[in-house]
Amino acid sequence: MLYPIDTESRVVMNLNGVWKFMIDREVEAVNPAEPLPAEEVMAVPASFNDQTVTKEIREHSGYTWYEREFKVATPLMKKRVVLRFGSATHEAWVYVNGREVTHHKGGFTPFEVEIGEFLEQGTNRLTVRLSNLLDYTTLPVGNYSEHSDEEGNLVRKVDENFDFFNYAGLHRPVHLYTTPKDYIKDISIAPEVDLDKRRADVKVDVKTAGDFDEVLVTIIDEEGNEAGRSSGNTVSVAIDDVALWQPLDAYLYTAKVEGIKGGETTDVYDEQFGVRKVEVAGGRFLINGEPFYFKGFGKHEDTYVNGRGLNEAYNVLDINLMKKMGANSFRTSHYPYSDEMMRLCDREGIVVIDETPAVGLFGSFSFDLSILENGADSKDGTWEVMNTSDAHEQVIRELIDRDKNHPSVVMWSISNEAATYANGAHEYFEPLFNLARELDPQKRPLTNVYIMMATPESDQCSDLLDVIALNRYYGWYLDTGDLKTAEAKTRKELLAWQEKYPDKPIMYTEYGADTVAGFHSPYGEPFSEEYQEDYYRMNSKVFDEIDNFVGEQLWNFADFQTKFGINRVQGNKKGVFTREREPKMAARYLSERWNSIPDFG
Ligand code: BDP
Repeated sequence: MLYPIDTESRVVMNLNGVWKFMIDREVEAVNPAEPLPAEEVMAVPASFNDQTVTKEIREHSGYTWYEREFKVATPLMKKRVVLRFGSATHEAWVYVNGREVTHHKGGFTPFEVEIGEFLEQGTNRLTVRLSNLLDYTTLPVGNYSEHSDEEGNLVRKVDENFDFFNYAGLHRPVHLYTTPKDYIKDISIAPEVDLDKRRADVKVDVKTAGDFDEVLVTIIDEEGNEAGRSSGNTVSVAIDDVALWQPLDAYLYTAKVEGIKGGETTDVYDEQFGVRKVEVAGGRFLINGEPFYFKGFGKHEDTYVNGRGLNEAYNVLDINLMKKMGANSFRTSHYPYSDEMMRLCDREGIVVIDETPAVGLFGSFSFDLSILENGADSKDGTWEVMNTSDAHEQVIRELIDRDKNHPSVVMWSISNEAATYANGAHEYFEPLFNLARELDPQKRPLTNVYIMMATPESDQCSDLLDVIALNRYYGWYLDTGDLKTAEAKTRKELLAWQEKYPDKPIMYTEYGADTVAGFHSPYGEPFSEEYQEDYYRMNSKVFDEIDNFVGEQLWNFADFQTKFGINRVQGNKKGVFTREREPKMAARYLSERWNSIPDFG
């Protein structure tokens, strides 16, 4: 799906701002044919949860309503008018002037609909009904229950089967945009590069709707010069002396795609892309033929007030903080991030592991840590109770469709901490991995991010992975405060993985310790800033001993909001930065380490 941009033939209008808002108590039916009887207002894009001081709104599980009015300039009414949501979390029913125009399920991917036939001259009313409900058919996975209150009213409850707050709302920009009636529908770009000859063959596949005599693809370099051109819906354009997209040294070309009719360009779209080669070979993760070392973070889209809503100033700051620390990458844990963040990463040369919202695929998430001590139970029944295959297939399709052209994306993560050790896991995942491999025009490597119980002995899915990606908490959830034992266990497990899969690269996608900013301890006790630093020093030492180890992405970039739980005081405190983005002590150590480790080698 193309991101909405202004071009010579397209106009983008912004519907962000302050909307009317109400929660649906499900006592009286809300009729979208009438203006919403709402008393609250809500800023878009943002989560609704932290914008009011009403507990009932903040913790609401169920349905909410948003509404605003808009006008479309008369000359634009003759065009194809499209309404696009960057995301609506988690399920949306959209009405224009009281008539339903579309429905979408899945809270982290965009959707759009043509609304020309529903528009009126002058004022139009846009109404959205949202659901934040999650259960065993959705991704993420939630534990859903219902009960009645004292008045006999229905109360819905979602208990997150994962460790982040179930923020919801219109999280990303809402746009109206126009195209001509005959238009460019989608562009798929797969550059193939001969690194020795410094030559790229850029395969561009253009989907159009309507009638064109010709589709013209012109590749333009960063200086605005033409680097090559070709005509046709499926073309291959050669670029000589090609400039590569490199981590932290991005170079972006533009594919200018024109739909031509009667000698005139009727639609035009500019799609940016980068030329780079990604492969896994001999236990290494190669970018442009060189062994790349991931340094960075698991993150969240999580800021004060905005919640999980787009916050571009924080996105820019986060990337600047990463660069200052010598980091080069992050994972979009645990869902696809905004289009805007992906475009920023392309521009800034940040390497991204792009994750689906498949989190919580795990019998029962709890803070009962005995499951870690007791090891994997292959009969835990996860794959008998989860009914998420359809949702999983849909998010893989939507994620790859949206992000396929981003040079920053070097690998897809199909899930986070699923019960890959449990019977039924392989049958569940194999078709999903096959689907992702088939859909990606750039054939990027794939991974599944592994929970502690998925070990070389217990795991049932490693044959599907190109890279072994581990979330490990030795010295935190296990052997808390005992870094000596944690070090021995870390070493033992990493060596076992390496021995079992000598050709697969191994990386850490999570490791961390909750740390209360400002809490110090002369003994380096857990929760102190000293312990967090000692914990990272211990892990670094072991990483440096492992041959096939290709990267360290710690948990987490910043403190973030979670569901309530006795192990969470105002959320998860594993940030190397606080939620305000102030560094904890360990940031200095990590910064020194990462600035001294080259990105390649
Ligand atoms: C892992 C999860 C992550 C949690 C983290 C933690 O992947 O979402 O926040 O552990 O416990 O289980 O801090």
